[in-house]
Amino acid sequence: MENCLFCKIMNGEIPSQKVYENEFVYAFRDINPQAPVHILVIPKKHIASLDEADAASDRELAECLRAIRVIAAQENLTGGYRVVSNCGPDACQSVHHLHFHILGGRQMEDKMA
Ligand code: IU
Repeated sequence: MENCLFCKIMNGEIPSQKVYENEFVYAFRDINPQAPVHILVIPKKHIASLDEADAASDRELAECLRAIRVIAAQENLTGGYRVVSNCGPDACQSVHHLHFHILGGRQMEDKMA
């Protein structure tokens, strides 16, 4: 999608630190990491958020979730990791291309907010 930052990152128009890619998914390091490992996993197909992921996006969703497990192993996150997807204004979603944050490499707080 034109003017979508993450579409541009995925297409290579904007540089990123890629950690994983396949036919459906692209993953790169977050520019403002909140943990020692902070990776964003996005579907190559432009989907604005989880709210916009209908049945036609089932394959993309499944591939993102599968990629998360592969990346966690690749990053050696043997102690565990957190997966977050902010959806909409109440969740402070700032980039409107569906993405899953993988956060790891430190002990997370025992609360979500
Ligand atoms: P959010 O869930 O929409 O708030 O997450 C957007 C993330 O995208 C956030 O963690 C930013 O640091 C990250 N990001 C990035 O990695 N590269 C960029 O050029 C921009 C944002 I703008």
